[in-house]
Amino acid sequence: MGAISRAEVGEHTFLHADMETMPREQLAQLQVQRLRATVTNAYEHVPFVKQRLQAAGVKPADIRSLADLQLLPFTKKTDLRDNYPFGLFARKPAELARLHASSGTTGKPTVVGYTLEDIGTWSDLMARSMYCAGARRGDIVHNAYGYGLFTGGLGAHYGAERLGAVVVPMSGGSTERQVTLIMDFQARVLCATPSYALAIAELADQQGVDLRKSNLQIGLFGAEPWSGAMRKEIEDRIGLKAVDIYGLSEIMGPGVACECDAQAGLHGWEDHFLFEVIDPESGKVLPEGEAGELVITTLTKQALPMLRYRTRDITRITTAPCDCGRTHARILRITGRNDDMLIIRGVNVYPSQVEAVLIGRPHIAPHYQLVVEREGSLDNVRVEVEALPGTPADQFAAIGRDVKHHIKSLVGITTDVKVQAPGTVPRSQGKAVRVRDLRPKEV
Ligand code: DLL
Repeated sequence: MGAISRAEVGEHTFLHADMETMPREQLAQLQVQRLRATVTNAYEHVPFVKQRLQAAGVKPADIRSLADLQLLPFTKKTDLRDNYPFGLFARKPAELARLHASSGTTGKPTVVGYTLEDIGTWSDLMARSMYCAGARRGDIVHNAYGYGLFTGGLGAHYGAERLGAVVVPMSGGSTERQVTLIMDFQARVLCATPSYALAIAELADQQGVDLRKSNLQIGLFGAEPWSGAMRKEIEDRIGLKAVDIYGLSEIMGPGVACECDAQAGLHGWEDHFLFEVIDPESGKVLPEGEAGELVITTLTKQALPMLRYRTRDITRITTAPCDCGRTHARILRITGRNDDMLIIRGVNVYPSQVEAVLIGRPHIAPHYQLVVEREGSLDNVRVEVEALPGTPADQFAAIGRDVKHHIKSLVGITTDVKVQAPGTVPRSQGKAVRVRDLRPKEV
């Protein structure tokens, strides 16, 4: 890859037309070749993987078709942690160009590494994703993803540069300045987590700045689950088209999948990754269209080849043709993570389901947290949500009852809803913390 081949197919344009519109049979051939090369790379350079594959009785030469993917054992986040920091790398530290890490809630961080070529591939795929979302050469891209160990900031930065756009490397934080510079530099593209985009919109309101009058037209939002209701709220308040972008550090960073014009799922870039959906309990691969845990295999990564990585993200996949002309499969909006899923008195609940109820309800601001506590042997969920500025405090209780009623009827769980004064729910500059689980830890 590398060379940019902008091409037009009907009214649609693509950054890497040859790859993005490749017939699926041809794509499958490329994938098998690349899969065998990836398994070989891991087998020869990562002793942990070699042992695993030997234990499973698999050799790289056994990979002859895509169906052979299922011979390979899964890789889990704990494998990365257990081999901290560099144990899963297929290149020596001195051969790398960069390290990133994600902290997670417990224990050691997950460390990921890239060769210079890996960084090039990532930049290409981020540029492809941005183009797919509507960004173009020469656009001013205001990048409010955090710079640093998090892959969001540098991932979007390198992608925007590769596209030929002009990056404003803002990172997260200094929200007042974000608003000023969006207006002054006339950014056309905003990159941020959806929750931070809303925090920027809120501050703009407080400053009396109407972001709908800014030059912003496209937002590339990801790094956390967000609902369709949240998309609409952001679009209404900022006046742009909000595009969903997905990725994870273990696989690369942002740019693993991205929405196109059709906004009917996120195209997963299948020339570089294989996508499967499995039943998280049994590990069985599910038929296309069924919801389960997304499993991803890298096809071109040098430093950190990943075989069947269990993402914990819950979604569905379709290979049905897309209106945009791209042939790559679509991952439907990620509804949540397995580990964020709350089981409340037997009902499975994702924070994004509660979010969809909260957003757009009268007098309620789109900032919330779910607090889970144990009372006796039962779990109790308290939804802490804010009233919109100007709402009289004596109406909070009634608003709370209305919200509680709608959560019960739409999500199926009984909650305590606490409506609080504006500004009381913590704002995040990166990924929002949606759940505070105060239940005693089981040992
Ligand atoms: O969040 C990479 C990224 C940065 C993606 C910027 C998009 C934009 P991690 O910090 O490793 O990497 O977190 C990865 O975030 O497994 C999902 O649970 C969640 N996630 C990422 N994108 C989305 C999305 C980055 N569009 C984890 N929708 C993933 C829902 C998402 N969840």
